[in-house]
Amino acid sequence: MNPITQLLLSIQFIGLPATLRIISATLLRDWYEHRFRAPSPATAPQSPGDLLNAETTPRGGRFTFANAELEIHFLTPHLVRISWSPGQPPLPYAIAKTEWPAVNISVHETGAGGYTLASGGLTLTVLADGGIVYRAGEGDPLRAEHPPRWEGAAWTQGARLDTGERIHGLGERAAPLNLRETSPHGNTAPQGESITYQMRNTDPGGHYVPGDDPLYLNIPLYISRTGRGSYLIFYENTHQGEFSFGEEASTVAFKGGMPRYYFTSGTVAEVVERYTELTGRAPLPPRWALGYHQCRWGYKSAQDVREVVAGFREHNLPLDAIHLDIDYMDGYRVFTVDEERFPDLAALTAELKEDGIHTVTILDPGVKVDPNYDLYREGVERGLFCTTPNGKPIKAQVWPGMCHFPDFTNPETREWWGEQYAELLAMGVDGFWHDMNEPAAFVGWGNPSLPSITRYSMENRLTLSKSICHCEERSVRRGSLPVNNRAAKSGRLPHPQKTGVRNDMRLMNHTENQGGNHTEANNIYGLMMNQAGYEGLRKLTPPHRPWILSRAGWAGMQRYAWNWTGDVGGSWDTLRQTLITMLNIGLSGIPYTGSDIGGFGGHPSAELFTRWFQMAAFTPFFRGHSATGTPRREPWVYGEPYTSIIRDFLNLRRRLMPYLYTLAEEAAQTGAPLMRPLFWHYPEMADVDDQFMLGDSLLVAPVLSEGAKCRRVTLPPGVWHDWWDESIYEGESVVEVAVGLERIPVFVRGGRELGVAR
Ligand code: MIG
Repeated sequence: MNPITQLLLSIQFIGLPATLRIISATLLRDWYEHRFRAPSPATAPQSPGDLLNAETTPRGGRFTFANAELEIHFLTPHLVRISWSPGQPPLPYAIAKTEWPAVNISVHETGAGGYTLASGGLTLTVLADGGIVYRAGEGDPLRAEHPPRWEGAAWTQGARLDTGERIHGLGERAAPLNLRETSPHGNTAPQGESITYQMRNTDPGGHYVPGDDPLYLNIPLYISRTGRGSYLIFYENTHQGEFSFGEEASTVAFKGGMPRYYFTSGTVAEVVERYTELTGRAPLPPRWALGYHQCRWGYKSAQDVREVVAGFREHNLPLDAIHLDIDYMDGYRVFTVDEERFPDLAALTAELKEDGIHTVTILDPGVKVDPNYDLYREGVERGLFCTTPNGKPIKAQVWPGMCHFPDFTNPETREWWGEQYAELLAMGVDGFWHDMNEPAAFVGWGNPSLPSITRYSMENRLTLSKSICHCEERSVRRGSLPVNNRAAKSGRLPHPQKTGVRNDMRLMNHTENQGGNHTEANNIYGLMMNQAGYEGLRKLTPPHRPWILSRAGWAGMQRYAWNWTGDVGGSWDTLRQTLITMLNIGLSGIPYTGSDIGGFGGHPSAELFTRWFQMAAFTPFFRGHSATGTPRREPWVYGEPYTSIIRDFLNLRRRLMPYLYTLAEEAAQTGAPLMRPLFWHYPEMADVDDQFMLGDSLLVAPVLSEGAKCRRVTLPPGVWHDWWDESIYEGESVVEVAVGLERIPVFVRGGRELGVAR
């Protein structure tokens, strides 16, 4: 968004005086950047150079190049980890599993001075220049990768792309299902150009539309579907970076950290299963979380909430949860409740619970700078906030005004933050909604987050383990391979001073509390806030299951939180985009996501609202939400026939609960998202991006255009039963289905048992 629009939007949302405060906060940000700017040393680009030495290790091999070292480390026969140094290894924030059974690897020299490592599941060929070719089993090459190139701490790496190769994932993207396309209907990038996606968790500021990038939730993984099979690659690197896809090659670039990534091949379901074995899966949610949630920025008092709930009762509409947005807090101070407007929150939640309605409260990470506020004082006294390079808590502007920001990479901060949920839990709050955790900061121009010089502790006491770096390999069989250089022939490694490798190797050791700046921690801020909340709730709430909804996150966030697609614009285009965005989020290992029904801002027409509602009834997270200042949008606001149609879909969702719950169990076991693109189950079909599968048995074809009377539906092979009238269709066909406002096409796969009464 350009700065002027950004400023105008902020004036609209928060008024002129607040906007002026934002301008001064932005000037402060610029001062920080200037004051602490570190000169970046001039460095020449570097590639690995020649392969000098190779040795086997218990799980693969280690390859010494003139300027770099490569470690290939199989976790299973189907999952391999590649690490290049130089570069600082990542702290294992994404990783859930560190102990893996032994793997048998056979290693052979190729004719051309390279080596082949085979596990049975995968075959990797390391070329003499550091390129790597990947095959599934002994099949054709699936991926041909160029060696990384370094420039100072930053590095890039390319891999070949086929013309027809399709790319999915990267977390939350307002982009086509195939990330190589320029629009949902479009083709691959124009000749010679590539499409670039940023890795930088960002609040687009109250509104986004198709094509905007980056958004709140970035995950550095993609799934590639080639004519020879599919694979997943996950870059375990938290630094800001970017991925581009061109006509013939993909390129990744990161601002720092070691080139470290995981590769697995298999069906799309298999690669997501293996990726989530590595990074963890979503635990079973509490049952109510799968129901309907009502929310609005602007339920300003307990009275407002009671009226909304009364509306649901009056219109005979089922409701499972109500969310309190920032309006419930005292001056937007996190973990406080405004005593005038919500005088007895405990009584309110108890009253709601009698009707089976659970209460969820929003929590923002920014802690108001206010000497009379306990949380602020404690955080400062105990040193729990992010700082400037000279150790002062950093300041930025958000809802409460000037704030400090908890350093969630510090385990002590996480523990402290996790304890804060106790009071709200005691007041009967059952779920927590983590917003603004990119983290977002209000700025007049530039990056709407913390200054890049912000310091984090980057400590990870709990998971710091031997298995994440070279220290694991105590039993290396040095020189057990034929080697192809003189130094190695004499039985010694090349002289360190000559190659520079030794110095770089020092970086391979993990240092606890290694410290990091915002460039490195931006992307994990949300993940770590979610970890803090989840672990706190696990301590506070047994036997209840924690429930957290989060806007930002990173690889592994599925272990702690659900996601929603943030402040999406409200139009037919964004409705269509949202479907695709959710599919790519699911393919990125996050099984639970949903969208603000009707879009966040604006005033959707009754028809758009109804169509969006109908789609949302089949998405994992099902919530009505709208921005402050917009016309009200509770399910009855549009009157008849809309209210009755919406009631039908609310009831339909209720009937789907046993099925949804079964899918939740499947997600917990295998990482499969509830909502899937058709190719998940039917890889041989042409891609379809305006329909989805809910589990393996329901096909949903939302109505995505205005005034539609009928809709084309692509039916995969098999027999399909129309949900509404049980008529039977032969699959492998495209059918034209009538779509009066009261329904969207839904089909049940023949021979499936949903456990649901229709
Ligand atoms: O700066 O809490 O995406 O759902 O209603 C806006 C107010 C902050 C952004 C969230 C939106 C929420 C709003 N928040």
